Amino acid sequence: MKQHTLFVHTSFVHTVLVHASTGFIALSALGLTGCVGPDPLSNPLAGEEIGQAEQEFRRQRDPEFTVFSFSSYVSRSGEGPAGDVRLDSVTRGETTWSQNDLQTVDGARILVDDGVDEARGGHNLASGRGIDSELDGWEDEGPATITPDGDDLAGSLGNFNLTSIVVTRENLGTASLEVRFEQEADTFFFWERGNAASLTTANSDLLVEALDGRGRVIASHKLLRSEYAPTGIAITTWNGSFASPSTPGGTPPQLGAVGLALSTKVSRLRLTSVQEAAGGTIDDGPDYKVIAAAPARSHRHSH
Ligand SMILES: [Ca+2]
Ligand SMILES: [Ca+2]
Ligand SMILES: [Ca+2]
Repeated sequence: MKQHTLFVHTSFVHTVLVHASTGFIALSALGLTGCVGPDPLSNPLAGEEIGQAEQEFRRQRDPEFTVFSFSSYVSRSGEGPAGDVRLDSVTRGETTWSQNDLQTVDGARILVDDGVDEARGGHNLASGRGIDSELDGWEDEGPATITPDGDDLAGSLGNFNLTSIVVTRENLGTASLEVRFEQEADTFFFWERGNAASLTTANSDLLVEALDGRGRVIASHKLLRSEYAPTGIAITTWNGSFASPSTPGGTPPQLGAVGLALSTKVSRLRLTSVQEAAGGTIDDGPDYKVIAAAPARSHRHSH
C-alpha cells in the first residue's frame, strides 16, 4: 500500500494537506471543526462525514486515465504515397492543438524485449518509418532497424511524422518501453497501425502506465484495439528488414487513433505489450506513435 501523511492545519481553515507523490494537494470542506476532527462517539454524523472525506480523499489521490476520441490533421509533400505523413494538428471537441501545443517523446529506454524473431533476427521491438520517408523532406523520421536501442525508439517517436513509429513484432514475449516527455503532461494522443487483415484501424492492444517522479505506476489503462477510431490515414513502414505493405503496390494499412487524459500530470509513460501462447494474453504487437499535449495548453484553449 502507498503511504500517505495527513497534516491538519491548526487554524480554523478547514483544509487538509495530503502529501501525495505528486506534491501537496489541498482538500477542503471536510467538515472538520477547528483544529480537531469531530468526535465520532458524541456525533452520530461524524462517521458518515469521515466516510465522505475518505471518498473525497481517495478520488483526489488516485489518478485515472480517461479515454477520448480526437481528429488528426495531416499533410504530405506530394512526393508519393510511401513518403512522410506530417501531423499538423489534432482536435478534441472544440479544442485544437497545433504542433506548437504538442510535445513529442524526448527520451526512451527499453525495459523488456525478450521475444525472439528467429526468422529475421532481433527481438520484437523495431523502429519503422515510411518506405520513402528518408527521401521526403516534408518531416523528419527515426531510423529503420529491427535491432533498436532506446535512442532509436526515441528517434522514432521524437517527430511529427506519423509514419515514424515503434513497431512491435508478434513473437512470444514481452515488449516494454518507457518514454519520457520534457514537460509533464496530462493529455496523450496515440496512433496504432493495422495490417493486411485490419487495414482501416488498429489491430493491437497496448498497456499504458503513468509513472510518477519515482518511477511508480500511479495510473494504468489497457488500450484495446477496439478503442481506436479509424483515421483514414494510410502509412507505409520500412524497418530495415521488411515492409508494410509486404508487397510493392499493396494496399497500405491505416492508423487508428485514441486519446488518453490523465487526472494529474506525468512526464513518463510505460508502454507494454505481451504475446503469450493461445489462451494467454495476445496483444498482437502494437505499432504505435504517442505525442503529448504541451502542458500550458492542456486546460484551456477551448474556443
Ligand atoms: Ca522525411
Ligand atoms: Ca498493429
Ligand atoms: Ca505489429
